[in-house]
Amino acid sequence: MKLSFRWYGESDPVTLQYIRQIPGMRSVVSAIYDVQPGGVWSRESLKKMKETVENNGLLFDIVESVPVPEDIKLGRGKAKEYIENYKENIRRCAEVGVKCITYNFMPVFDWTRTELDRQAPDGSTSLVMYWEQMKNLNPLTDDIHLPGWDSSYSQSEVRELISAYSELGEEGLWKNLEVFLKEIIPVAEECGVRMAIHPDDPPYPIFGIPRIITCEENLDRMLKIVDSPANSLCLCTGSLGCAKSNDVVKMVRKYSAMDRIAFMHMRNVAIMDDGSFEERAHLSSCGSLDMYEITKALVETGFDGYVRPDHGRMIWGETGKPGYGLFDRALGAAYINGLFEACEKER
Ligand code: DNO
Repeated sequence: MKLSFRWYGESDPVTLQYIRQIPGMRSVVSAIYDVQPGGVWSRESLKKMKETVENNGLLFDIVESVPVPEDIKLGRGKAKEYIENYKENIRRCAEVGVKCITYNFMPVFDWTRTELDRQAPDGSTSLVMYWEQMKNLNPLTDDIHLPGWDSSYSQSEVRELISAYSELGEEGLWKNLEVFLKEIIPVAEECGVRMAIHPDDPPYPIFGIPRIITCEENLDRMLKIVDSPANSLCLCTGSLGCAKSNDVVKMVRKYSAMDRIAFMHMRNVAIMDDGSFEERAHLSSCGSLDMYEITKALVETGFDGYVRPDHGRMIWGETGKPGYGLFDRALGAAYINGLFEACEKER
């Protein structure tokens, strides 16, 4: 496996100098942040990213994310132009040696949480989603600013988008995903890039907006749209794992055996009785997921893709981007290293 660490570029308080000191760290996962979704990334920025990362003893060969603009997901407005731009981004990433590009097809919001700094009994903080806090919200009538949501949309834009997606419905969203994949995957194949779709987080509809990258049946359907290793998964254990109905170990084993996992996001969550969830430390005993069985499933199926420790808690007084501090993700990396070493030696 190729151990990687997400880095948000020069503005990230976590420096490359620190990241390279994590044992076994191979690469950083990053993106170009100065272009709006739908735009084309400049060759210059990509080259500079590669050089900066390599000057710090790490590799830059995986991107997260090239965002998919709403027009593509809604199949309206500038969808055609944006799809052409998306293809150009795949080509440009490939030119600097990128082998894997992560993206998601979540309408309007990326991940959804109700608090980003919920304190646990040990004093650490983490991201949580409590239904108690969600249930009274109506995005069509209330002004909602859930933490982490794209603040570039105004409330009226959010409302318009929500109605457009509710009208589109699940099948409409599937259709637009199909159009997108049939256009971009041949380009990815040509360039030797694997596209890795990130599951919806959490993997069920929010506020009546359709979400489709959610469960085994839907992942099967998505992979069949274009049956190619270039059309693969970013299997996020914490996203799929916060729906009780998802058997994450089984899914990892199945899709890894099919060679359709390009990228693994490894983190643990604790699911509560009412379906609420809390992000926890990576260790199996800290949450609902068995990280050992997940790793074993990967090793036994010959997984050779990218892995990164996903969201960490904030510990030891660190402040910064919620979920993306240095300390707890570094602990996660050390744990992941240990799991892989043990599973590989056991084999
Ligand atoms: C959350 C991340 C996601 C992920 C995107 C991929 O922290 O796992 O935001 O980067 O969904 O497009």
